[in-house]
Amino acid sequence: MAAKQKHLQLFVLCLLVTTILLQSLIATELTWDENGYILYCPCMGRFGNQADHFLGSLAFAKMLNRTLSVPPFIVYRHHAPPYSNVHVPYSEFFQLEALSRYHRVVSLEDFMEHLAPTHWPQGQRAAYCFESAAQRSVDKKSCPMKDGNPFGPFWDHVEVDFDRSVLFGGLSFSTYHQAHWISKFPPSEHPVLALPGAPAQFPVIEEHVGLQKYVVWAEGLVQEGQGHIATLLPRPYVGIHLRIGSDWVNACKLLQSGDTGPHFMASPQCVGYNRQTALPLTMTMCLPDLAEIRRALKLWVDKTSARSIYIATDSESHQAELQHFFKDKAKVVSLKPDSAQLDLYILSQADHFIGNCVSSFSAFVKRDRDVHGRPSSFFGMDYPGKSNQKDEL
Ligand code: GFB
Repeated sequence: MAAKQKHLQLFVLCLLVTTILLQSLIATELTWDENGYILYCPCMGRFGNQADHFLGSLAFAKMLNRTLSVPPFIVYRHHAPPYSNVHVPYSEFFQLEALSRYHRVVSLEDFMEHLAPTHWPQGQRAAYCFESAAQRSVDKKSCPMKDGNPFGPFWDHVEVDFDRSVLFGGLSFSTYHQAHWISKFPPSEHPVLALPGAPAQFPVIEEHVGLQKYVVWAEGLVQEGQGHIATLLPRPYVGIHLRIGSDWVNACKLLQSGDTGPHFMASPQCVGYNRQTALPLTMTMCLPDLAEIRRALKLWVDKTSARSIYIATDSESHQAELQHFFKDKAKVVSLKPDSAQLDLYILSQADHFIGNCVSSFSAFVKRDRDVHGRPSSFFGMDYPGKSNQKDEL
């Protein structure tokens, strides 16, 4: 009996210690960082663009040794309820804690709830922007933080109004200007650098591509994705991303006009980051037709002995045509899920992935797969990083 009581006491003690440790951990995470913060709006493009910008912003925060306040993703739900922008916390898609292995982060939501009331209160909120950006404002001295969509709704979502503007010029977000940033904006005088857009380039620069390894899928998405894979997709399966909708058709037209230069949107991922040595970007790579989709799929279905094919698409899936083409050889599946992240996850887990080189949506999948050593190719480029030759069918 006495031994039982001792065990119980020990158990209660352990529970108490764990609770105190957990509480102190949460408290430590949310103590004010004297090194300052970076806040920004992921106001350019949709998910793939925002993800590219996120990697660069993470690197920028580390370069300045400031905590990155991780913004929610902006999802444009104008075709379906609620017919407006939705701000999805980072942790709904990915594990926030996994980022801390690289650098200090806090979600923008936590920053606003726990730190802003004391350390960045209303009345003391400065916006920071390039002088050129301020030129767009009426007085030419104010940062256009909340002008238009998605800027206004984003800052309204976290209930932020800006009280004044601090303009800068002659700076870039690259490491070349690291010392300039630090001397111009010491955290003691400028604790919170709130920026109208991401402090990063698009597409993500080569140096920051590897930061993808800190972007780890949230458990909920993993479970949902694995559930679909287990029930619908016998392995091996090939995943393809069809970026063929009307906005993309228009974007690819720019390629035909020849005005794009050696790089076009996410294309450095397959043509190479060096502009001088970039491989040619073809129309087939930007906008593969059904013949190219069939060709590339047949190649990789044969090579991997795939038993199924997963199609993620922004418009048509061509599921029926492809099923007819592959007959009983491979099952063709397309979920067209409400959440683009579910498509991304299923593509990331495929035994082979064929992406669109120009799309940052595909680029997210390619980076995620590279982290885990999973093979990828692109429409119009079967062996990225090697040559643009096509295999014989
Ligand atoms: O991700 P994203 O920046 O890639 O934007 P790009 C494309 C968006 O279209 C995705 C939807 O975020 C999704 O919402 N989408 C595209 C898809 N492909 C799929 C898919 O296979 N499945 C699902 N579920 N959704 C840029 C845009 O797109 O293209 C710019 O960010 C601009 O705003 C430019 O429109 C032309 O780099 O492909």
